[in-house]
Amino acid sequence: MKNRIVFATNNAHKKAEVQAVLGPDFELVTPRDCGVEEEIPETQPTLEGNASQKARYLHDRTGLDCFADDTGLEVAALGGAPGVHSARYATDGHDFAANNRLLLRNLAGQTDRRARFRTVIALILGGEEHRFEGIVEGRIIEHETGDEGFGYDPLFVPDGYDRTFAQMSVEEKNAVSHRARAVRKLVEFLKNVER
Ligand code: ITT
Repeated sequence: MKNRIVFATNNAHKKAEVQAVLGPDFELVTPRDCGVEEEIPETQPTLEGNASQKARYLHDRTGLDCFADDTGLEVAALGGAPGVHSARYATDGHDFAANNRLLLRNLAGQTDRRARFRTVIALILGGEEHRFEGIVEGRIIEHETGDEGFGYDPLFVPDGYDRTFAQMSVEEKNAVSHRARAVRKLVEFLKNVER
């Protein structure tokens, strides 16, 4: 039988990436599937705090085991920005194109292009919280390249590659990505835990 688990996200790209890592043994349930239509609050000053807030919010609303992911792009030359503000870097909403334009503007003339994605997953299982982290190092290129993925993917080239995440299939991105690394830790944990 499949393990059903609630993933506290409204981002369809994230859901597809995570489902691909989890494989057929797990079935992801979205907030909407549980009747939660409103936006889940993420008002904390850290990725850890936001992941925890999103997972707890959904657990409180549904009583179900659930997990949430909060992710930030941390750019060395910008002192770790946009970091926890990655979704609302340029505007109040999730305007990926505006965020990418602002990032390129803020890095104009900068030779240090090092950056990393960091994902923190918070899992609420039987009322207890557990956290998992995944990081991928890479660099920000000068122009958006590729149509796959979402967010900053067209600007991010992971170390060891010469293509952006937006030029990769979900499977290729998952081989090295921040999110997939965190999810694999989550899966290991779930496999070992007595349910
Ligand atoms: P949920 O909170 O509903 O899960 P979100 O899109 O708000 O979805 P985050 O707060 O975790 O997700 O992510 C903040 C932003 O970081 C997101 O809007 C993207 O711009 C960017 N981001 C996150 N993961 C990314 C990835 O794998 N590739 C590129 N950009 C990503």
